[in-house]
Amino acid sequence: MLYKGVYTALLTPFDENDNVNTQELVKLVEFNLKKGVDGFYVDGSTAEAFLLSFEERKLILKTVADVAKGRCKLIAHIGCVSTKQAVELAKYAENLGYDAVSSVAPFYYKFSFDEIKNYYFTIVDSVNLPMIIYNIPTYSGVNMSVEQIGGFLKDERFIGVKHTSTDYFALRRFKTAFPDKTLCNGFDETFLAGLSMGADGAIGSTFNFMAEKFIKIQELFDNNDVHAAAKLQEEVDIIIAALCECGVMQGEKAILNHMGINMGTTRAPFLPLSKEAEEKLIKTVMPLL
Ligand code: MN9
Repeated sequence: MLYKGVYTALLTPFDENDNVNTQELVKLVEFNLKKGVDGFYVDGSTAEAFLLSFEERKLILKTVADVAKGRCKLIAHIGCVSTKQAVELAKYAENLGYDAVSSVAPFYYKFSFDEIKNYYFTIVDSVNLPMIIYNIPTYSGVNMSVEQIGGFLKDERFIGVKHTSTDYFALRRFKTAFPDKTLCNGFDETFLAGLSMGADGAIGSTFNFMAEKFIKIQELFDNNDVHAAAKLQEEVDIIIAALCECGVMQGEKAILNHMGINMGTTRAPFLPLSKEAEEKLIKTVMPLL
């Protein structure tokens, strides 16, 4: 399997002027590499991709490549509403030496499936990098059927799916139909469910600060110690429940700030955490890390 394992969907640190803080981004990458993550998913939802300018997305792609290339696998999320822009980002990632690109389906305008197909094929025709389909229907509003996604996977350039959905039946059907493709679980709170239904690993946001727990869950699962894996998933889910209560990315940044990596806050329209919410989160989460 090409991408087995745990991939951190990197958050974006912002400085006090709301600019991308590349110095802290490097720190975050090193912090995760030390924990043994298999790679990074760069410029995804967790990175606040759709709140970033095009130039900022490029800057992040470059900063991560400069520090991590050759040390782990690098996946560039190049998804945009516009095919032209997605192609430009994909070419940029290719020049930087990324291992793969990934893209959400073009959204907002309710494109037809023919238009979505044309978007993906234009990208893979433009670069010499494999594509991982980013399936996140609740955020994108684009619902592709198992057959439609399977249609992409028949082409060798489409090497897998990042499945951010709780439709585990779909995951199983992908794996059964395409055993050699990479299936990445998307929701960290159901990582073990994903593994049991055919996922090869995961791409997740909470890995930014607790990757070691997911590496352990996968190790336990691979060693057939499902009960111990479930126990650890239960622990992790107490943390994720606390994050969901205050806002996942806001909370993740607060935790990392507390750990000494200066992430700043999330970008507007996200609102900053209130002092009370932050205190409550830190009090719940820190003893469990
Ligand atoms: O990258 C992330 N998905 C989104 C995957 O941010 C939409 C997940 O890691 C979630 O943040 C996490 C909490 O729901 O599972």
